[in-house]
Amino acid sequence: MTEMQIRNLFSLEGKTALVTGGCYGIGFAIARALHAAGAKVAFCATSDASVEKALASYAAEGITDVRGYPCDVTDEARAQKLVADVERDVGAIDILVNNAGIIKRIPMCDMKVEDFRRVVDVDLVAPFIMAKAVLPGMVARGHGKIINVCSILSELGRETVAAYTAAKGGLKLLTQNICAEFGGQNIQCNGLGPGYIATQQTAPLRERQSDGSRHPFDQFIVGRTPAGRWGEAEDLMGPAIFLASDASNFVNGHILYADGGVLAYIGKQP
Ligand code: NAP
Ligand code: GCO
Repeated sequence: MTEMQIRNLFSLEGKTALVTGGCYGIGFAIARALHAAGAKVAFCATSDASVEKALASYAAEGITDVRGYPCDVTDEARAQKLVADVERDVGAIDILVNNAGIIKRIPMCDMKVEDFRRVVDVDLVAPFIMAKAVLPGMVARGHGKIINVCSILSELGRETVAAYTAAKGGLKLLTQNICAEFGGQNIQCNGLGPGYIATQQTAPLRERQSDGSRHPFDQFIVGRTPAGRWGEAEDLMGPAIFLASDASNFVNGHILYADGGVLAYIGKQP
């Protein structure tokens, strides 16, 4: 490899990326990172209103060339159309980021089966649907990157999030299976596993108490994280660029945890 090729390892010039749920939070940060690294970026969200709001957020960051599409990624027909629309309007998809996700915090025995199913549908079935939609094109073109946004809860359980942990644990194995099935065709499928990141999804866990004190879960997580803080969505930018770029061409079926060290730590002794 020449010096110039080494310098370009992280460049995404000439690539097209699709980020599901890229309108705020982690998806927005990942989409901005891929764009800054040179990719043409498309994203989807659940509604026209979400897309419009997101386009204004991108514009506020000086990004005016992203394309947004309304699409519920649990609907296979709409997901297939999304991929066709992006490939027509932006370019053949080189990088898919399965970021869209939801959580329902309900004690397991109170959780309705339809709630469990909806979480699994969005967090696990939709990444399967999206990967299935882009893989034939990636195979035909001889390369592709799929990044599945997993979680430290792909490894750990906790009270009230049975559906989420089941889905994110499944997503880790789906990642490994896509690697197993398509690795020989120069497709890398990896997971990005955030720790606790300050976004809309985790806002209820950081709400101030009526007496102004911090939420007990907020204090618990900061104590449980060697970095001593919540992550910011921007902490995921570098790992996302790495997994989307040629720098990770021999990294496959791996879950890259960006968690401030949570999974390495047993917790502080009392
Ligand atoms: P967020 O702030 O709640 O954003 C979720 C995004 O997903 C939104 O853009 C939302 O779009 C979109 N979305 C939800 N359901 C969708 C569907 N059916 N079809 C298309 N888009 C859909 O979440 P976040 O905290 O940024 O999390 C992003 C991903 O990281 C999720 O997979 C989450 O599980 C994972 N994660 C988060 C954390 C954390 O601490 N925050 C940690 C580990 C992993 P609308 O606004 O249109 O609904
Ligand atoms: C929760 C949180 C988590 C985070 C994240 C942790 O209730 O425990 O919302 O599910 O979103 O996935 O990595």
